[in-house]
Amino acid sequence: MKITEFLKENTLLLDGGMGTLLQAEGLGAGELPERRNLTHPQQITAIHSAYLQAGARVISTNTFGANSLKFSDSELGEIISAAVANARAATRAIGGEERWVALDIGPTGRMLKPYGDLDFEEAVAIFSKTVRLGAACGVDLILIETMNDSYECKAALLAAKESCDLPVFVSCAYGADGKLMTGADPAAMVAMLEGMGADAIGVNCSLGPRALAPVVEDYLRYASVPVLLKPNAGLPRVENGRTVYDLTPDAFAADVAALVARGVRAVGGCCGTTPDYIRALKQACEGIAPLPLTQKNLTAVSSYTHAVFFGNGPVLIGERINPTGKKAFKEALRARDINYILREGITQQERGVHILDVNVGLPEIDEAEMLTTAVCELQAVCDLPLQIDTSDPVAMERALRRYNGRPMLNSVNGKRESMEAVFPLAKKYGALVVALTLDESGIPTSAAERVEIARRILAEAARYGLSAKDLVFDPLALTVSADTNAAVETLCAVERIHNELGCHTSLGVSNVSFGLPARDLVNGTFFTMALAKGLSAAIMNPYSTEMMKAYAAYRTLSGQDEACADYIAFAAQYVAAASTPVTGVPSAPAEPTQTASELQDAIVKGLRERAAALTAALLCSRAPLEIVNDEVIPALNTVGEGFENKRVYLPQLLMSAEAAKAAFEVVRGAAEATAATKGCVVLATVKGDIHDIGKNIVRLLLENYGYAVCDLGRDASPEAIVGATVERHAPLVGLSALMTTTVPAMEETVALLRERAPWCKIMVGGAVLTRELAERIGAHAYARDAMEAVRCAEQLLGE
Ligand code: B1M
Repeated sequence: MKITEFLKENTLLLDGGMGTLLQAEGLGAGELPERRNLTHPQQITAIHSAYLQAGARVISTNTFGANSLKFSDSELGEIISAAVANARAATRAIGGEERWVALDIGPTGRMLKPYGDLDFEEAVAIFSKTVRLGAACGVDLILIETMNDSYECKAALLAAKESCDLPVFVSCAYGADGKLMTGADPAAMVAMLEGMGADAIGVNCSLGPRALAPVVEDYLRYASVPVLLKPNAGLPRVENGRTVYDLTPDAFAADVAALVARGVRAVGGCCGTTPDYIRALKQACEGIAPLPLTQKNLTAVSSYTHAVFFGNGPVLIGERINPTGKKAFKEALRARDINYILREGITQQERGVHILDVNVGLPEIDEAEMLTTAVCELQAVCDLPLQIDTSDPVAMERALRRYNGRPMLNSVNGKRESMEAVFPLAKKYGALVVALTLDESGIPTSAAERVEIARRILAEAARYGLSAKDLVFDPLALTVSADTNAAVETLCAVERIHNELGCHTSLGVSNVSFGLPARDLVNGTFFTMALAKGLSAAIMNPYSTEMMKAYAAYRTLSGQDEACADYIAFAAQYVAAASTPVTGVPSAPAEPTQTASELQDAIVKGLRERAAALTAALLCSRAPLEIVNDEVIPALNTVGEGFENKRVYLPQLLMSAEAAKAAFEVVRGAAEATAATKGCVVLATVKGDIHDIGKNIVRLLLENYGYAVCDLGRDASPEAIVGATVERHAPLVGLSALMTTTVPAMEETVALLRERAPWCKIMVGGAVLTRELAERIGAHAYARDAMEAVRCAEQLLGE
């Protein structure tokens, strides 16, 4: 029986931890567990057998880290083949009811661009290689697990889907805040993974079952496919040098079984769990009848952080990233001015849109390349879901591939050619598709004919495995000045599609008013009328006062705004500006000016090029160091604070750091180069620490004061630092550390320097250091900031 068939009616028992057991069997520190498939095959088979005897119906191969980043091609092939053989030996030996072997796949261990250095397609290729090898060895399913980044998770699922036709289960590791490391909440992951066709999805590792329960409940709320759960055996602690977990097998089983009763369909264990836990889990689940799987029929799109649902109130789709009728944008596209697009995106987000439409189609540019770039750059600085807007299937596919989440796709229409091109892409990449009610004969005048086209599109979509929840119909707003009945027919089509087909609708609202004066007024009223007919979303201009007024007032009047709170907040600006005439359409975001707060803003938003441009402009009026101290550092502090308070996630932190570095490079280029006349200073951020912005500022100042700086960069080992110091007989070493966890590395470096380079003086700095701490770890001096570092250098070197 296929495992997916089994899951339809039954609860599936998975296995438990592998690493815990291998450590008990003597797995050495630094030894790669996957090699044990070759060196200790019987040991691996014995572990699988123990899980099968405990009742597991699925065992996962010992291949969590088996990828081409860690192993050569030939060794990878041998490892995977041995891993599958070891698992099969165990299933063969046990006999009895059917058991399945899952090819276990974990993260690569590298971060994807733009946050790290691994390209998305490289990640896909790495996962594909592992999947192909596993599938060729005859595994029954693919289990992608412990994913903590939605983008890498997408790469893995895409690779699995492209490289085999086996069932694919996908499981993510959530933190105590209910988010992945890079910020995705459960709804975002469900939207993306289900859209792309994962057969079961869920949660593993990181915490015990109780702490994961809220995340699991979210999965059950949103997912139509079976939900899986493999928690840790509670929280780890070290006892007598050994890591132990705080849940007994029975306590673990009781907590997991409680979630099976809530609807979880596949359960096992992760770190700290053993066959005893799985045995206890089997017993605890025995009396629990599986809850039926229900189709949630949710229509959603997602970004790398969150999902946007249709049907919970009007969804606003910002229309401004579209060159139609915009001379400045056309010029920006020809000049490849990505900043223009980023500014439009961020400003629309600030105006309150929920999704950004991205259209960069111009005849004279390479649309596929530009659309992909725009999508990648936008999703690096903005966490709104994107609507990929193009009629070119090549551009569509390239952008869909690179999108981090469940995208919206604008658009398909009733023409056969369009449906044949778009539906396979929508299915493969899990997109929500905007379907225009036009066909080979054009746009019908009457609502009835448009509804008919919608019906036909729906039927055709079903042939590709897409259902009503995967489509949003756009019954097309036509110009009322050309046809008096245009708006009435469109509104009627909205209503009928909503009521008769049970589908969501979207309209490009602004089209209705072409050729009329005071268009905004007409647009706002049309929008309200359409919302009253059941419109779910609008592609609209968020700089339009009338549209935003219509939106705010409609939500309040239709009971979607608790205590009118949002309306009151929104209206405050109009009350305050009552004496100012309303212009209707505020201007697009401004070009960079020379104001300081804008630089901070650009850094906080992670806009690299803008930060560099603003810094260059500021240098006309302010000293380089002043810009660093008064703009760059405060901006980083703002982001750091947000990160600490869980308002900012790692991707945003990284993008801000990149923007700060871009600003810093401009400052550095402008700072006067002084000939190195003083002693040599070896400078480094200590091992394990990759924060180097502060250290780079220290370098800049030291160089400006005439020191020859030997910069060893970041994550520098004690040996490398000592080596460089001895080689140069450097009189001074400067060490930087930003994290509490890297202070021990600093201490180790100081000790080694004192032993091997006793002549040199050591100064330390970094946000985590204090004077007392510096003294305690044996440094000669502590510098609070870069200027103090120069003074320390002067003192220590007796100048
Ligand atoms: Co990270 N990070 N970060 N981070 N980051 C901090 C440091 C953190 C305080 C944020 C927070 O939680 N509030 C926190 C550390 C918590 C702690 O241990 N106390 C933190 C964390 C946890 C992490 C990660 C673990 C996040 C994760 O992956 N989950 C990860 C760590 C990876 C690693 O190192 N192994 C991480 C990653 C990153 C980025 C890569 C995204 C990026 C660094 C990019 C880069 O440096 N190239 C980054 C950033 C930018 C920050 C914050 C926001 C800003 C740091 C900074 O550049 N400040 C930071 C929060 C914050 O500090 N507000 C944070 C500006 C800089 C000019 O100040 O470095 O202090 P600073 O330098 C000053 C002085 O201290 C002094 O002079 C400088 C100029 O005045 N000084 C010296 C510095 N070195 C000196 C040496 C001297 C003398 C003076 O003599 C030799």
